[in-house]
Amino acid sequence: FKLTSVEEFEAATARLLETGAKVGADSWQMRVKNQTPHCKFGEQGICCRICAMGPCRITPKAPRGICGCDVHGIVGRNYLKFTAGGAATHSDHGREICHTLHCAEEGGNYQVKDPAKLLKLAKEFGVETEGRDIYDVAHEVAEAGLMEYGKPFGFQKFLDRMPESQKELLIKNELAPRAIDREVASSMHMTHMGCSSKPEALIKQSIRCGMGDGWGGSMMGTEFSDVLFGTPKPIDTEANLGVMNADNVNIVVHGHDPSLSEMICEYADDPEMIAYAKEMGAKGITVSGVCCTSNEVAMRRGVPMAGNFLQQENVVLTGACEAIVVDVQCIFPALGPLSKCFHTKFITTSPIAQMPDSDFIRFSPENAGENAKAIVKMAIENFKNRKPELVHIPDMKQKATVGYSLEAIVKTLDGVTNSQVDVTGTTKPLLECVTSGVLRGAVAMVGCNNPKVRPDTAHIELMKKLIANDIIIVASGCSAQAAARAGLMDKRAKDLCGAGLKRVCELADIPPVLHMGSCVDISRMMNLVAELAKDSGLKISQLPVVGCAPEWMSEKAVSIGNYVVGTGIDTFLGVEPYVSGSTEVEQLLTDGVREWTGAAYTVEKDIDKLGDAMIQRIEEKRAAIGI
Ligand code: NFS
Ligand code: SF4
Repeated sequence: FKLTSVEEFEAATARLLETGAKVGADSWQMRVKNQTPHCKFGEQGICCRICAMGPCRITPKAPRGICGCDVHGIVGRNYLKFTAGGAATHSDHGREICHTLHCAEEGGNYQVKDPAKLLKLAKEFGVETEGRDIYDVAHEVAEAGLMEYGKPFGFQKFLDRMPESQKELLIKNELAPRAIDREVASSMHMTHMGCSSKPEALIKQSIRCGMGDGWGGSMMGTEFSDVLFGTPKPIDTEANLGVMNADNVNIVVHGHDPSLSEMICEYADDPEMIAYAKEMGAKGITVSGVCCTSNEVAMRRGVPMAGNFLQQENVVLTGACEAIVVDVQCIFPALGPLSKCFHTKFITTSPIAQMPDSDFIRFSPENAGENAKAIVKMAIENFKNRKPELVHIPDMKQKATVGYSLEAIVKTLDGVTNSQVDVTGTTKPLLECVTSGVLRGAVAMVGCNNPKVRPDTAHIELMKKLIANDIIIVASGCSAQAAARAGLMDKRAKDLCGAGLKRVCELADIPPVLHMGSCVDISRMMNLVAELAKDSGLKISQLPVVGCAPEWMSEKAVSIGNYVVGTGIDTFLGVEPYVSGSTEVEQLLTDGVREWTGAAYTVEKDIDKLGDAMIQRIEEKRAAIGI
């Protein structure tokens, strides 16, 4: 067993880019060159264009905008707007899932696959379940979920899952999120011309808005997806471009909402469709994924993961992609023109993400079945248009075991403890491993790729370093895919661990890097730390656990960062947010927020130092609680 190296990833990409050059395709690698160097004002967050008296840029000669706003106000407002964008995005995804659940019916396009989870949610939301039809319950729970977006009073329901200590801290500091839409709207209100310019107020609202995402919209996205499509359990799959199959019709699902990808997978498995593919000269149909939707279907169905964020052009460059089907978020508009260089159909499906040079097939819970079928058919019929001379699929993939939802982690780790009583179904076995020092702690590795970091290196190198130091990793999003593509989710990767983690991997039969899902599933990690805190009687901020997004790029990632910090977990970033122009905002994010939430950010672009800083923080936390 050997990990795939980043050099091997890069060689494969270079070969694909040769095909791209032949057909006159553009690439992100080329566009990065055109965009470098980036605008300094933008990088530092010191350009304001929220009113038509501007845009105003802060320089030593012009220390205030026309309205008199100083650099700290401008940077703080930009940061809050960035957060609000991310919170709106995750939460709207969560809302779509609530709608899908509301449309679920016996024998319909969408059904309840995890009734136990539904009943648990019903209890949390105060929905009557006795003697009722499961679909009546589902619809009422969905409606209760939708109300969380606009309810006039009270905090997010899921805050009740938090240990009291953190919840009280948040309420005391006015950081407990109210209705989700209200937090986004309040943020947009605060950042309007002539509203807030005080960094403390802007950063506080950034945390609260993020909390509305993590403990509201994202958490509902996760929980309701589990009700509809099943709560993930450990399952074997494969990752990297080699999962595409030259003999088969290749359909790539890309985006975020499992309502689309689940349906495509369902129909691609249909014997009628497979027969049709054979009729059209293919041997079968292969569905693989890119970005978070890939994580969703990998976790629940074992659908292979073709690649993460910066691989999305590569799947088309293989020349073997009949259709790339997308819904929302993280989709390069570049896929339109790129697919035109090949036979690939670029199919957009959501009114939220409409792009030039795509075929738009509008997807909704009502027409999901027939449209998924039409899309699969379209891909099959496109097989004959392939240009064989352009086909090259890099022969590169790794095995991965994925599907570690909170429920699955608790269940899997039940076996690693000696004390039998009172621990099953809790996080106590995991805690025992941590207190005894067999595991030093845990790191949540999350987030994107960003060309500012050599793609995937930060994810992979950090994970290697951490597991060698007996720190277990939970991963999600594009970080999880980087791990899987490298081989770190293969159970044999235990040999790269320190002796303690290796032992845990053997006893529990798990890989050292646990795939917890997509980015909305970071809510699973929040639930995990909440359980760990409750089961240990410690505050969340006392646990030897940190979060890390070493290659992040999106607004969503900043919203996540804010809720991870808001939850009381120190967060380590490998890419600078646009705040370096303000010493006050920087000070708040890296230190000041700790007083309000129990945690703060660390930004470090040197990957090795970033890893050391995390290990050091984990050891400090251990020392502080005397373990
Ligand atoms: Ni998260 Fe998922 Fe990937 Fe980043 Fe995009 S796919 S929601 S934002 S790029 S991890
Ligand atoms: Fe300039 Fe103030 Fe308008 Fe911003 S709000 S563009 S700083 S005048």
